[in-house]
Amino acid sequence: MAARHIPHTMRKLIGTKLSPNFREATAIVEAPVPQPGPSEVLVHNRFVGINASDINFTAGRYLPSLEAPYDVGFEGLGEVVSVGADSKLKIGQPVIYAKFGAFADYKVVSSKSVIPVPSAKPEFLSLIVSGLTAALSLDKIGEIKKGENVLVTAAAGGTGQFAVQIAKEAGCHVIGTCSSDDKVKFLQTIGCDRPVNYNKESLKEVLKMEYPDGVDVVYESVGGEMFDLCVNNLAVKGRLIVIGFISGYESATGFKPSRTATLPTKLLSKSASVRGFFLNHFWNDAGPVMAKLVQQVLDGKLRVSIDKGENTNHGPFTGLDKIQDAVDYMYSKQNKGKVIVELISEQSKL
Ligand code: NAP
Ligand code: X1H
Repeated sequence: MAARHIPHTMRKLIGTKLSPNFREATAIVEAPVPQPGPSEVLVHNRFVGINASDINFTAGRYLPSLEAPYDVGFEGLGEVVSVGADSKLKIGQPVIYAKFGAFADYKVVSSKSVIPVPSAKPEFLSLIVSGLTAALSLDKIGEIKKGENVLVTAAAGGTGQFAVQIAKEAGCHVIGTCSSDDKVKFLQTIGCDRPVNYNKESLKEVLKMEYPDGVDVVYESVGGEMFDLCVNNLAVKGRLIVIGFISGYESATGFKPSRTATLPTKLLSKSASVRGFFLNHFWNDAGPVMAKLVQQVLDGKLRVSIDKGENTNHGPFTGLDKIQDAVDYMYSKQNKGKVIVELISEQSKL
């Protein structure tokens, strides 16, 4: 494999202050390309993934001690271009990783944290946070079983699309919420049994009329009124997985608790439970699950929608300069599947 030309400087997106307004909190700067230590590799990023929590990070919620300037971005896919003395990885190997500071042309990552993938396709990038979150939480927290019904909120989103397909694969009946008919069509293509466009149909009515005994498992990532509605419709012994509460992230306070005073009564009366899931607590369980997801993508059994914003004014999202647009795009609720930004290096522009 020919040695890659590595420039001395690169561009990266940094946080210049703490704010949930991602555009105001971030700016692009020139920086030296970092060098890998003995047990590290240097990755030339080809794609970076946008996550709802990018704005929790810039708001300072994620790391309490965070101070500006700080690096941003959770996940990347790229080629290994330089390896430390102790690393067994080969130059040219496509890898994915989840590490703070991914929104940069180049990123140093410890060798044990990068996961080799068969090719540099963005479908593989979507597995490291979005795919693993769905696979691990439905199994370990939701304990989904064949024949159960599973409600997925934000079902057409980056992680929702995986939750729908993984629950179907487990033999569950899947209800999925979304905000447009276009997304309803997408949900049908990935096997969702009962897509609900909540702007057209009342989810409350659908659940009351079509699922009178309640839902067994909820994959809940919206929060607020959606959370309350889901709790109220849990079946006996139902489980609600708190994946997130995106409806609160843009506000300065992050999250206003909903009417939780009645929660204990509701849970006890149904022997139901509400359990949280945070991916960072489950990396030890990720290895075999990731291997299975990669194989399912290769076999065409897991269909991954990648959204580069081609159909929006600011798209397609190519280059670090588009990351802020890509975050706004997600928060305008338009995305179908995983929002990603393709990074074009200065070299490949020549
Ligand atoms: P995403 O689902 O690709 O995009 C967000 C989607 O949320 C939107 O497209 C929109 O779809 C829906 N949404 C509903 N209400 C919204 C609101 N008020 N503002 C903005 N969007 C709203 O994003 P993602 O990155 O995959 O994250 C989805 C959720 O999973 C988030 O809550 C995130 O924090 C969580 N998450 C948790 C973990 C964990 O470890 N716990 C890991 C990854 C992600 P509709 O309009 O169609 O509803
Ligand atoms: C140590 O555990 C955590 C867990 C979550 C530390 C911080 C957070 C956090 O900032 C998050 C978060 C992280 C990932 C994700 O996918 C969703 C969320 S929601 C969230 C948060 C939002 C608002 C707050 O006021 C506090 C936390």
